[in-house]
Amino acid sequence: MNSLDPKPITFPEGFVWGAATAAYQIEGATGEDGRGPSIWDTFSRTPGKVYAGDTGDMACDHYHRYPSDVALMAELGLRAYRFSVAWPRIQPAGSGAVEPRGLDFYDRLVDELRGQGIDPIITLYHWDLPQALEDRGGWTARETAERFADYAAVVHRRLGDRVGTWTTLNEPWCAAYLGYGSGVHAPGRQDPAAAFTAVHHLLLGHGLAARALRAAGASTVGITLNPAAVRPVDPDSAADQAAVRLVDGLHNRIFLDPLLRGRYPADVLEHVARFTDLAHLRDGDEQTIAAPIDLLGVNYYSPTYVADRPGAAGGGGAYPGTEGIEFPEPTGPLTEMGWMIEPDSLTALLARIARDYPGVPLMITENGAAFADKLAPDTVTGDGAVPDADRIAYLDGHLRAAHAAIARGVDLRGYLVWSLLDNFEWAEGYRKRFGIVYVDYPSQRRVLKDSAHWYREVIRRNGL
Ligand code: PNW
Repeated sequence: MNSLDPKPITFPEGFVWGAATAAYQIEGATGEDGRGPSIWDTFSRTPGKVYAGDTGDMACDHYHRYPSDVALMAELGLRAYRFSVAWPRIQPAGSGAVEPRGLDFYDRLVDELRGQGIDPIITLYHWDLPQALEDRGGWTARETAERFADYAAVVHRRLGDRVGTWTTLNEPWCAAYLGYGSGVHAPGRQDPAAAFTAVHHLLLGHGLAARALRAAGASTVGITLNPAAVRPVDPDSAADQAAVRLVDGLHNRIFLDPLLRGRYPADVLEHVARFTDLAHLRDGDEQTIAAPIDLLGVNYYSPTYVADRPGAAGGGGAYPGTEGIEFPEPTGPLTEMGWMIEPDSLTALLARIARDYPGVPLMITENGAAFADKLAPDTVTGDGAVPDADRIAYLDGHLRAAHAAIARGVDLRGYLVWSLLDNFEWAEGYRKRFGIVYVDYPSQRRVLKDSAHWYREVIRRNGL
């Protein structure tokens, strides 16, 4: 910790400090209280899809342990907690019948949070699509967007009197391209046309849900993206800059332009038209997608470098049509995910969004890192400890980068660390630990890592 930049920095008054999680990654209890199956249940039970055959069946058992988990949040001094609602708990078949026991759970969670003075920030969709909707085409079907808006209204009707901040989707880039393009996430399809169609229906679902939430009186409505900080291997190469433009189009502008400028970019549509006839785009959709938002969530972990290299394989199903572009192997300091650690890219990314899409407040809704944490043997107190200086350094560097963006005029409202708890890291199963709190899965014991103690002090001081 001594190696950290000692320069003290303070965040603006009212800056929101918190942590984030997602339903399928922490809740467990997948068969309880009428919850229906989701695409992640199906996917994780398909051999070869998730590391070691891990599933979310137990996860952190948060469904039963939420009172002590909220107590932990209070102990850390969190002001906000971002969690997702599991659609298949609310509508087990994806549409129609509502399961009251599912709503009851989030009702209790929200009351517990508010009782501790912690602001709930709801994500309505963090990837656990009801399997029944996938069976009818999932996000490649326009109907899914409409059902999503129905579901959003159902959840708001129950919790809207106590929850102010509502975000629709988490990282539609992952849901569309990893789910339907590369197939490394559920539902595991590998079809570029499906991926691009899913992008549109996710955005449409966002717009319809945003409209419904607004009509129901939600005060803050937003969406969370994982915009890529795309950088050229050689900044002086025009060809590398052209590669940046394409990848930026497929990852960032395809979402940000319709959301915040009301139109898909022409160059991106032209690219997409190589794979689909664009029949899924209907008159009025862009207007729906551009429903005004009050908050843009930014999830950031690592930069994306690209270079123009004739013959290079490109980004595969996650970036359809990028043959001739190389995504080089990450270099320098890496996290356990193999992701580069480059805080400057966060400053640049936030500044770019604020410049090109002015007027919408930003919040870092996820930032954090997986490292090879080890629970140190129990001390006399029996508590144990988890030294994670590497995570502290990562968080410190990225908080300084966020602060630098604020100093450059970016309207950044808060920072939510990913994640509160070690959890089910999607295709990586439980082997990658992102938590500031260690979870000993066999016993379900929680142990604050050093980074959790450190974060509590950061929050207390409103700075570093
Ligand atoms: C995000 N990628 O996922 C999610 O919002 C979290 O649920 C997740 O646990 C966290 O980041 C850490 O991975 C991503 O391959 C998963 O580019 C994969 C990618 C990006 C984000």
